[in-house]
Amino acid sequence: MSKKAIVSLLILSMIAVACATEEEAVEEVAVEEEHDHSDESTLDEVIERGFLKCGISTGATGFSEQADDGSFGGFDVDFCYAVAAAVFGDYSKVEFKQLTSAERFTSLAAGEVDVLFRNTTWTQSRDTELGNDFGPTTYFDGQQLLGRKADGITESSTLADIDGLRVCTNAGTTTEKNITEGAGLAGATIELVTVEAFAEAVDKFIAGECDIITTDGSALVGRRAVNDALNDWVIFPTSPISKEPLGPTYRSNDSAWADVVNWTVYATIIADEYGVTSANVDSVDTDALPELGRLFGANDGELQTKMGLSADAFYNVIKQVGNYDQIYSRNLNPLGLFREGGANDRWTNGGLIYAPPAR
Ligand SMILES: N[C@@H](CCC(=O)N[C@@H](CS)C(=O)NCC(=O)O)C(=O)O
Repeated sequence: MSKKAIVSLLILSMIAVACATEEEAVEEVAVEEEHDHSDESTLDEVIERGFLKCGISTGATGFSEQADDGSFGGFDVDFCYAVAAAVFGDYSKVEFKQLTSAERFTSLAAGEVDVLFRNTTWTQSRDTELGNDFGPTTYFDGQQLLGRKADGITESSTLADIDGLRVCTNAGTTTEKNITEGAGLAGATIELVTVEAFAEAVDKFIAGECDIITTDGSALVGRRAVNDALNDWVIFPTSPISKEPLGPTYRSNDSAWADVVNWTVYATIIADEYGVTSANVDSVDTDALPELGRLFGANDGELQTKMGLSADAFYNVIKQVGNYDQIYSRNLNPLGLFREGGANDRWTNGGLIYAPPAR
């Protein structure tokens, strides 16, 4: 790391990041711009280090969960594993860093992680002002709210119905902005309570200190699946109040690294289009399916070595982690989240999950 980078990291560490709002994060990232990442691609740093540093949430059911034995699993976690499999041919070469929403962008800017797979919404300000770049959306989400049937909340409740209620969410999110704007437009006066990690919002809801919690719909489904013993929790409105395209986030202006992250995601999507899974990837007829031959490094015309990876990098991703559908189904189907008929369905079924051609 350069002297300049160390100095800027020191300045950064003197700034309290706990509970930072997104505005505060903008200021911190402005300081961090001193940190010069332009001399070396993150890809080189990751290869030299020998493992990937992946930023995930502090806990989101189905997306990033830590088991009792310390291991991590989930939809976001699997994409971290996929990038490690692409770079090292070994999915396990990854170190996870759990980050709250408020600290994720400063942590990324400071080089503490190489990429975020962290329920992170692609927005214009994050993409431009905050110095991030975004990869392909892995999960098309939208913000919803969760309340209690016992309090008169139903699936057809609207933002106008939360007038006078205490609404809890976590800081540094699109969520807090959307709910403030949306409630205002609906003429509802709310008491917004922001906490650091979303788990605290759930705890407050359970303790009766919040009437409503709000975040990405997928996270509400996940929380309800593991907490709602009385079947009293209702998610509303049926149509989300925002668009929350979630996907990988990395430091801006690092094209070589962006290519690796993006094409790892695309490889999982292309394999899904062909129905190639970790179980059948070894029996693909690469003469009959030349795109897969190129993608798996079996045929002339493979492009992985041009990206600084081994020719079989994406074969390793599919073999060790699986295709997009496998990653989605094993983590999210158990929560009741299904692809069929939704935005996360394959484009050939009318969904938005689509990859450019491997050629
Ligand atoms: N997608 C939104 C919300 C992200 C968010 O904070 N999601 C919650 C629910 S999944 C979360 O990360 N919880 C875990 C945590 O607070 O670490 C954003 O990018 O701002």
